[in-house]
Amino acid sequence: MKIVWSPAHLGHSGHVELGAGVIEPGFECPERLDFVLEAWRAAGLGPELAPAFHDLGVAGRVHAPDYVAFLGEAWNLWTAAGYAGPALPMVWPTHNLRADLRPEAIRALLGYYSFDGGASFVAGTWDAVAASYATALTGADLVSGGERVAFAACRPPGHHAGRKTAGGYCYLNNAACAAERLRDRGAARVAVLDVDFHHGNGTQEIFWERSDVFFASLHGDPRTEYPFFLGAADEIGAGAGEGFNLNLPMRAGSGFEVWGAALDAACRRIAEVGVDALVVSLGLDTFEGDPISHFRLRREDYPKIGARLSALGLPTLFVLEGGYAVADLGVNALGVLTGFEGA
Ligand code: OKP
Ligand code: ZN
Repeated sequence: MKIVWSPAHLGHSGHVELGAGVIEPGFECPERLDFVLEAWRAAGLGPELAPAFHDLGVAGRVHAPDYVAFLGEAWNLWTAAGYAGPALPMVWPTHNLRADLRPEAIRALLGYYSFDGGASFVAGTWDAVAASYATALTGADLVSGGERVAFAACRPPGHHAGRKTAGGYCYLNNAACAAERLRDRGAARVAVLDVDFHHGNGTQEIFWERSDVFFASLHGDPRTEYPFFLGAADEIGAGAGEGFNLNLPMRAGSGFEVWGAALDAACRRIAEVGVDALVVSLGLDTFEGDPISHFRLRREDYPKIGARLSALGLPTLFVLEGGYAVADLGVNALGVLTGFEGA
């Protein structure tokens, strides 16, 4: 198996997020990838590749083109306006406010193009985001080029990023872009299976009305867990996409007995739907030691996840999403990958 990663992720550091009563350092930190790479090397699973160059064409179809352009200029607009420190949104056009009017001030644009205060910008954010996107597309090209499986070690993650909104540590939706790329390169239908603790609200939104990309997500019940405002079981897609969205929310405290049964249900549905390739939004924040999440998976559960996914028999791209028990992240990620390879 090949891993794709880029050192450009290192520039996305020193960013902050709105916490409960505080502005705090991002849980989504550069050290996360250090632990992934350390575990990768220890497992001796295969070669490390840098991402190939990819233009923003796929991003411009998955996301609104004006949103992609904004991500590229946000930091410059922020510093040109004389602000220092991480660029955080502060006003959002929700409910009865005018979301149809694009404002001019950078302070307002940050809210126009986001849904929460969890995706701030620092000087290196855009280069990291662009490299993370290229990492996902490079991984997709390995799989469409005939590799059984590949691992796109993306940072920052992507699954919360919607058509024109950043949030939850996410800017461009790497997994959605990879699925789109797999479609471009000949897959008639692709499944995106999101096993991160948090609902993949961005991926759901992007493919909501599409039947060529089936989306399934296993996650903490949004009545009590982030992102709160999407991810209920009755969300099944609309229009041509009706029946091509599957949410399996589970209560906080769920362990592998419950979670593994949901994984099996999602896998059976993927087999029923019939797809040519699989993209796994691989969050490891289902781990019992995760500081911001509330499932109770253990280290020994991760290889079982890989084995179950492997049994689908599909060309598979793993795309890294969350996981904040930093020192355990690499071992748990490699658990999934070695479980997949060994199956
Ligand atoms: C991103 B991904 C801590 C609260 C955390 C944001 C969670 C984003 C998760 N201050 N809120 O799905 O792992
Ligand atoms: Zn998560």
